[in-house]
Amino acid sequence: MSRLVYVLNGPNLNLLGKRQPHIYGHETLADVEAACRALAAEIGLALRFHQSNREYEIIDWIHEARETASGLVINPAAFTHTSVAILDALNTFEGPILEVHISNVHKREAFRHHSYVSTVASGVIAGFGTQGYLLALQRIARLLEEGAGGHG
Ligand code: CA2
Repeated sequence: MSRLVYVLNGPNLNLLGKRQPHIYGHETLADVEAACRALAAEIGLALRFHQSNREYEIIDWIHEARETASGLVINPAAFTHTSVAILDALNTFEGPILEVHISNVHKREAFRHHSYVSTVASGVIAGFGTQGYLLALQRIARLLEEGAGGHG
């Protein structure tokens, strides 16, 4: 089984560390990517790390991941709450999917409380700041070692 994991980021996360630090912290997305790469190297995962403001691009990466990757970490950002298309794409992915939110979405506006993605995710991390990405990678590594397939 491959040790390749995709880390996908949705709209506006390119602004991480540049706006609204009281909600999302001071780290940039480049910092998050560097931290993910350092951890991945340590725990023996290969990584593809992407961000897009376009729904179709995220869907295309999920399709690509279907062919090559064993696990997926996704922060769909606002698409979390709106996108049946991303949910449908994720439903075609056979390995573990972990959903990450930097902020605690449950402490925020009611429209952030519902996630389409959670219905297919093996687990959800919210409110742990950017550390959530690292926790998700550690969990994926464990799930791959346990031979987890499917969405369970
Ligand atoms: O907490 C999260 O990670 C979110 O997925 C972030 C999304 C939001 O729509 C979700 O409800 C929760 C927003 C991402 C926007 O990222 C920015 C980062 C810095 C400055 C402005 C936006």
